[in-house]
Amino acid sequence: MTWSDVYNGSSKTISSLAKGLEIGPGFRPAHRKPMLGRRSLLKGSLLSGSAFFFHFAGVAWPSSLRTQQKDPARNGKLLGTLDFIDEGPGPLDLPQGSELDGRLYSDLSTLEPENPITLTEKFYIRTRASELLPDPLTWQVKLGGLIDRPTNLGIESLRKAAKPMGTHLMECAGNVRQAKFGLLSVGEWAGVPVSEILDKAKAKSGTARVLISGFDRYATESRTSIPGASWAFSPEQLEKAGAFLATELNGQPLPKDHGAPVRLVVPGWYGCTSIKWVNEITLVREEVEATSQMREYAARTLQKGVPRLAKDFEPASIEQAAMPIRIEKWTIADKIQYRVVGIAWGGSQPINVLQIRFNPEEDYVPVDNFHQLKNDPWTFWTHDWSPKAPGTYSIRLSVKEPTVQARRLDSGYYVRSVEIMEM
Ligand SMILES: Nc1nc2c(c(=O)[nH]1)N[C@H]1C(S)=C(S)[C@@H](COP(=O)(O)O)O[C@H]1N2
Ligand SMILES: [Mo]
Repeated sequence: MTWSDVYNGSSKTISSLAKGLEIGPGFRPAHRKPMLGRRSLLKGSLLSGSAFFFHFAGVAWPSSLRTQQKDPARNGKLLGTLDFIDEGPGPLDLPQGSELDGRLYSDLSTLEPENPITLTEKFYIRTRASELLPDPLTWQVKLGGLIDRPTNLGIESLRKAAKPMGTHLMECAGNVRQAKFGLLSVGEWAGVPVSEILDKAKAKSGTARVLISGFDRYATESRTSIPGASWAFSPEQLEKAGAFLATELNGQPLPKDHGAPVRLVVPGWYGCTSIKWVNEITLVREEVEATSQMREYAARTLQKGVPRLAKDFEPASIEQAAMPIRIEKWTIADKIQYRVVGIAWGGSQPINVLQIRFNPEEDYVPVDNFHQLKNDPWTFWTHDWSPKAPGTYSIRLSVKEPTVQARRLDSGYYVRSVEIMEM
């Protein structure tokens, strides 16, 4: 899409903006399903492949049974992992659908602190590569607009200039419970800082915004999404976030579904700003209008309404967030014990205390084992838990530090529920 398309709003309407959730094919709203019959089990396994869930009396055991695991320090035995309830049936870790309706939801339940990086084939996907994508070998990023020297950046020169850019978390602003919050992953990136590219291009005075756009024509019309991926940043926002054009993920050339041959990554901001298949960087004036992508994501990036101008958008940064990723069931000295394993991410300053609550009638207590050293990527934590009675528990995290904003967390967005049958 060209800038004039965005500017004139010709290619899309705002009427479809309220589409809400990023649910792809195969994901229906969650049903409570305490037991699966043979038929649905078979169907489930065909659909989900590796993500084969075996439901038994409300307790779901992942196929990669980490049962009978021993933890000498705890002198106990891991019996298995409880699945969260009301979160949709999966499948996880498998690409499904195509183009704008294509998704991959990462399985967060198997994460271990020793391997904090998501395997490339399990890295979440929001929008799969277009069937119309031009030849990556002759790909160019058109650098133009209000600059002294408009140029085309060839893909080969970008690849050669790529340096390690670090390990960063990416989360879709439309990450949802129905997909087990699987639109969340961590990758190790290589690329070229956008600020370096802008410095070389010499912006004309008065230039105030950097519009970054990606290829966005698809063979098939989407059922859920508006095509058109571009975001307008201030040069300071790009510099402060350490935004870069990425050509590698986890030591390998960027895969097609993740934006090959080149994508933007804006560390600390929601994924909707990390434009894939980048083909244009255009310097524009301060008063430029917000793009369709910005308007589509205004609510999910916590903007005040839908600002008309790009400059009235707040940075789409991820505020401090946390959630459990699995509930482990142990026997320790012949007693059943549960352990909540979770992650914390987002925010701009490490917090000292993370609080956890099991159901509204209980009090918040500090998470046992929580030490956050940095905000990006994620921090793992654990909390030992002895529920008082069998039943359903809604687990909620909270940060009670006055200088830390955590609006999404505070809204109950990441609450997860589990059914405890046995004590
Ligand atoms: N060109 C293009 N870039 C895009 C999108 C898109 O639909 N088209 N989706 C965005 C959204 S909403 C997210 S969350 C991230 C996801 O990146 P990933 O699929 O590599 O995880 O890409 C962003 N970049
Ligand atoms: Mo997203």
